Parts: sequence; structure tokens; C-alpha cells
Amino acid sequence: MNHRTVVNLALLPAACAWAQERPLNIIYIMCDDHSYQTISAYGSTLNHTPNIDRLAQRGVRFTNSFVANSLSGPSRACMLTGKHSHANGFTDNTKRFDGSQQTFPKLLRQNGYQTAMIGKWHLVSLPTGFDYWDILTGQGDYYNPTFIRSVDGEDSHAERLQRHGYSTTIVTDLALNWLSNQRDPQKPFCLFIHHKAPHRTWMPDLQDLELFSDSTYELPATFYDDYSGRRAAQEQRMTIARDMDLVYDLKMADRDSTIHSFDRTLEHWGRAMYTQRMDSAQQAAWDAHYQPIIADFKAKFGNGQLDKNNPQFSILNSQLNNWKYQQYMRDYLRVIHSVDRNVGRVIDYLEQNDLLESTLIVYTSDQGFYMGEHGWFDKRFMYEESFRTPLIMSLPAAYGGKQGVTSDAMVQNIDYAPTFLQATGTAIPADIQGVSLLGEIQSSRVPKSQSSRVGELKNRDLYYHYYEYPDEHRVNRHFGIRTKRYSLMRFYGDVNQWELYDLKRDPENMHNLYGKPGTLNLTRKLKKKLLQLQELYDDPIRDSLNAM
Ligand code: SGN
Ligand code: CA
Repeated sequence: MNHRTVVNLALLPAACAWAQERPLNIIYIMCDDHSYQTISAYGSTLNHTPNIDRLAQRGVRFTNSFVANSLSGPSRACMLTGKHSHANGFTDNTKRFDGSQQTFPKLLRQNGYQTAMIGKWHLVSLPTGFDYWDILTGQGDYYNPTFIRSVDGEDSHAERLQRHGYSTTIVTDLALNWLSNQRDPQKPFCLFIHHKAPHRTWMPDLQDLELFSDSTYELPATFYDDYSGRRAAQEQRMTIARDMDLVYDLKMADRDSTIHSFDRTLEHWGRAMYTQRMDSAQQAAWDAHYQPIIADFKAKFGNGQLDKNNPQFSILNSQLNNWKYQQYMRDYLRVIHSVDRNVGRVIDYLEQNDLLESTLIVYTSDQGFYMGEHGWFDKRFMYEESFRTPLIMSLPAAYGGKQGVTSDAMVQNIDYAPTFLQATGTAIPADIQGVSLLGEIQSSRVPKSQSSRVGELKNRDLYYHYYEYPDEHRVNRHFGIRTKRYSLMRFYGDVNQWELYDLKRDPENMHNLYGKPGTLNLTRKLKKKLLQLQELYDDPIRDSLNAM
């Protein structure tokens, strides 16, 4: 085993000397679709997340954290490999991850680490590179979810089983059980705790159903965006007003079936999810909460199909949109409340079991999410809300970890793999495309030679490439470059259009400046840099650029 220490002891207090004797553990917590807008450490005024905030107080919060491709499977593949989507092969959710390729858990294992993966996996092929895995099937279910787990280690057979209860709590229980009873305490570990929450359809834990019932949320300023100047945005199908479904998303599964979905399949799934999957006690608690809301909804809006000839139509329509937004926000925030509580359980466990001071804890999401900005839910666009993702890394002080600070370095999810490798003294292979963030989370008291390749983060621009079209929300394919100030995007496919944003003046991506007077030089410069990034990362799309 080669646990190169990441700390120069001469420069750290004597009390920290034991860190050299204790190889660093890693706990990598990731949620699915958790927006930075709903984390109080990120300035949320919508809710309070005291436990995620504890991590920020104990570590570094990244204020410029982005993904490489804003979708679940692709993001996970980027994180595992440290490479962009075209390089790891998992470009959209219809792909199957090639588990024979190099991933950071495999490299950690070769360096003597135990690795475990619990929760949402979403890469179709079964996990490789883990001593233990226990994954949700597909997207996973919130209630009484089905898991597939490895029996007797990686190379043995897999077993399917349904567990009773709420997904976020079960995943946390499994993680704590692995820490207590299943790992070898003599070895360092890397444990993935990957929640299904708060993915659509945002089903809260029963104990949280009554939270926020009296809260109302202001519509974001861009809720009624008309998408002028942005053709791909005009084409999408992810608005709260039109595409968020009353039965499926908003749980208006009334008993006499007068409220209907856009299509029968969606309605069938919605009704099944809110009835057949739950046991009778869960069902009773669920109904006790939602049936009165359904009755109230019907009193206000009938079956939700508004009559356009009604003179009151436009008032009723905006009331309906507002109602949908409130219902969406309440459920989403309830789900986050449970995530935060379970993050707290993990921190408490580590503290009580003398592991907190020897474990790097990471909190992130597979991408950002729209909380009604531009009128949307979902993600996919290279616009700020879905391109960004929360990222907090808490490295214990004994390993030189910075505490309670922020980093504004331009970082991306391909950087996690090299960070974990370097933090554990594992060599970073040359083909990894990300950059280690260790220098950002470790005190400058640690000499640069032992810290990360900091220079590579300076003046760094980020590359983005999204592929999944037309399913499921009709977001056209696009790639682009993000500098600290500007983003330049190229949509290609049905919509062929460039978009340029000055994020200092327009952080909400409302004004496409491409082709506008005075932007020619800037555009030329950004296009050149974009091409350089495509060459650096070897994205084959660059070869067809000139033809576009
Ligand atoms: C599901 C959702 C979509 C979502 C994708 C991708 N529909 O298909 O709304 O965009 O996942 O999300 S659902 O009806 O199944 O909820 S991802 O985060 O997993 O990539
Ligand atoms: Ca996701």
C-alpha cells in the first residue's frame, strides 16, 4: 500500500502529526438534481440546510462549480472517470457505461482503499471498482425502493431486493451499516452515498409532509421569460406552466379521476406511484396530506383544464401557474429537508466514531436545477442554474484542510476524480482531463510540490457539451465555453444557433448578445478559445465545426 501523506508535518501543529499515521478516508455524498438555490450555505432564502452548512463551515464551498454535461448518467460518468462525455462514452441517459474503463474507485482500490457505492447509480451496467455496492434500480423509487446489491464482493453475483421505507433514509442507513459492520476497519475507505432525492417527482418523506404548508414563494423574476433571441429555449418542453403535470408531478391523483395528465401513460404511472407502491399505513399518511389539497385544488380550478373562453381565463391561468409553483416548491423543499437531516446523521456518525477528523467529506449534486427560473423545472441547458452545481469539500484540519472559506476557482465535475486521487496519495493518470482541487481545499502551509497543480486552475475556462435530444424535454444539443465573465454556446441539430452572454451584466442568460454590434472581437476570441478546449479535450465535434 502506498499512502503518500498529503501533509507536510513540519508545517502543521504537532497535534496533527497523527494524520500521517491515518490515511485519509473519503465520503462522497451526491444528490440528484439538488439546486444550489436551495442550500442556505449558498445563500438560499427559501430554506435552511443546517447540516450541509456544517460541511461548509468545516470546509470549502466552491462558488464557481459547474458540470460538464447537465444530466445524471453523463455527470456520473464524468465524475467516475475524470473525463468529458465524449471521452468516457456516456454522452446521454440512453447509453450504457463501459465499466471496463479506468475509474477513480478502481485506482483507489489498487492503492489499498476499500470502496463502496450505495444509492443511485444510473449507469445501466452494474458497478465495477467497488468492494461493495448496493444500488437503486434505474432512477430509483422514493418509497419502498428496489435495490440491486453485490453479494460477496465485486466479482460475484447480484441480488435484487425491495426495502421498506423512504429512499434517502434507507440509503443513509445502508451507508452507516457499511461503515459499522461491513468494512475492514484496518483499511482506509471511499464511500459513495448517492441519493435519488430530490429528483422528479419530489416525493417527501411522510414525516416532512406538513413542513412549509403555510409558506409561499415568490415567482422568480424570469418566470415569464419569453425566450426572445434564444431559439433552443423556445423549443424546450420543461415549463412549470405547460409541461409540469398535475397528476404525475403535482400529486393531484384524485380518487374519482377527474384530473388528468397530458397522456394516459404518465397518468397511470403517477397514480400507481402514489398508491400501489406504498403500504396501507404510508398510503393513509400520504392521503391525509394530499387529499385535502386535491379538494382545495378542485374547488379553485376544477379539473385544471381552464376554459380559454372564460373572461376570467388570464387571471385564473396565472393563479394556476402560481399554485403549481407553490406546490412544486413545497414538495421539493420537503425532500431537501430530509436530505439535510440525513447528511446530519452521517456527520454525527463520523463524529461519534472518531472518523470525522480523518475523512474528506464532499457534498455535491449531479447537476443544478431550475427552481422556476425561466419558468422551468429540469436542467440540461448551459444556462447558469443547470450548468452550476453545488460543491462543498470538507478536508479535516489535521490534513491541512481549510475551514469555513469559499473558493471562486472555475471547477468542474471532471475534477473530483483527480482530487480524490491526489488527496489519498494515488497517482493521477495522464489521461485524466480534470484538475485536482486539493490546492483549493488545503492550507497554503502545505508546500506547493505536495499540493495540486494549482497553476492549471488559474485563468481556467470550462468546456460543456450536452447531447440528449429530443428526449425528454426537447433541449437541443449544444456545446460551449464558460470563462469567468462570458459564456458562448453553440446549439446544433434542429436549432442551429450561437448564443453569447455577458454574465456580469446578465447573470440570468436573458440577453443573447451573439451578432450584436460591438461583440465581434469578443466572439472571435471566445470561439478561438472554445476550439482550443475542444482540441485539448479531443472532442471530435470540432471537426464538423466549420461545416456548421
Ligand atoms: C426522467 C425524468 C425527466 C428527467 C430525466 C433525466 N422524467 O426521465 O424529467 O429530465 O429523468 O434526469 S420522469 O418522468 O421519469 O421523472 S436525470 O437527472 O436522471 O438525468
Ligand atoms: Ca440529475
